[in-house]
Amino acid sequence: MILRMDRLLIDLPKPKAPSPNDAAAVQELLGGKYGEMSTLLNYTFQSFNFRGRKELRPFYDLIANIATEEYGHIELVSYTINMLLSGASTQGADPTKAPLSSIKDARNSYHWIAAGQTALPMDSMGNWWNGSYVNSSGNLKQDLLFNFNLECGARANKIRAYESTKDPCARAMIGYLLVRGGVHIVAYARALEKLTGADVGKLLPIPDISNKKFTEAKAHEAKGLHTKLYQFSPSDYSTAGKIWNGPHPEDGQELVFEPLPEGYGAPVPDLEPEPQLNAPMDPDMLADIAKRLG
Ligand code: MN3
Repeated sequence: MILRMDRLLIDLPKPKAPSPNDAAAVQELLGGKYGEMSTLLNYTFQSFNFRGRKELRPFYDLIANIATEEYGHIELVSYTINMLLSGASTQGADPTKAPLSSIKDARNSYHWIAAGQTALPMDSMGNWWNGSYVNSSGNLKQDLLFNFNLECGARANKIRAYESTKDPCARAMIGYLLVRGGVHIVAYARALEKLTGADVGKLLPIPDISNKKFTEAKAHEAKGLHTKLYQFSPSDYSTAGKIWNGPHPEDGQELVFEPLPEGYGAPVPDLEPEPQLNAPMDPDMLADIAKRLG
């Protein structure tokens, strides 16, 4: 079961200005082949399908904890997209003024025609995320190798998305996820090392550029966030520390497995309505609703 908290992993700064094209680029990190939906659902299915847990419990616990963290990642990327799209068309309730004409040349028309200027489970080109991105082979070595590659591809795409925008909201999200994705790369490398004896850490980093090059990532690494793997359960999935231990392959700091700290994260942004998308908040209607809710 999943226990959910109404918190966002980090405090996202307000975008400098609405930018539907930046939002379109960020979609790749949500619903692209190497996006957060892919990491979430790969590890989720691999954990559901994991056989031989008695013998291989730490590997199961590792995959399950990372899967749970990924839910918070799809949430964080989605809010970034929503914030970049907020105010992207002309706000107001009069349809005759063509309030959406100001957004009509943006790259992804699904953002306002299919959704209320919000995130969708698709990539930067408007291709829907699909289940063929999930690899759950039944072979642990093959799955861990796949996950290692998936996280390295995800990292490459995050860096390219970072290079595509100077928006502080998008860059804050990417900086944090570069660090957390970096933890997952090292976790799968460590898992492969424990399983096979191969020195996978020698391959790192892929791509060949340190998180310390990115201001927004460096701030989290200074607090040691790149060394922490979290237990995303009050009492279960507790043996992942048998894999997540030893020195970090890049800077030698000790790897720590610990429960997700109490109060982790930040309040979730509450976005203003966009009445031009034909979802007006009529004051009389709100009064009626309040009455019915007591
Ligand atoms: Mn992730």
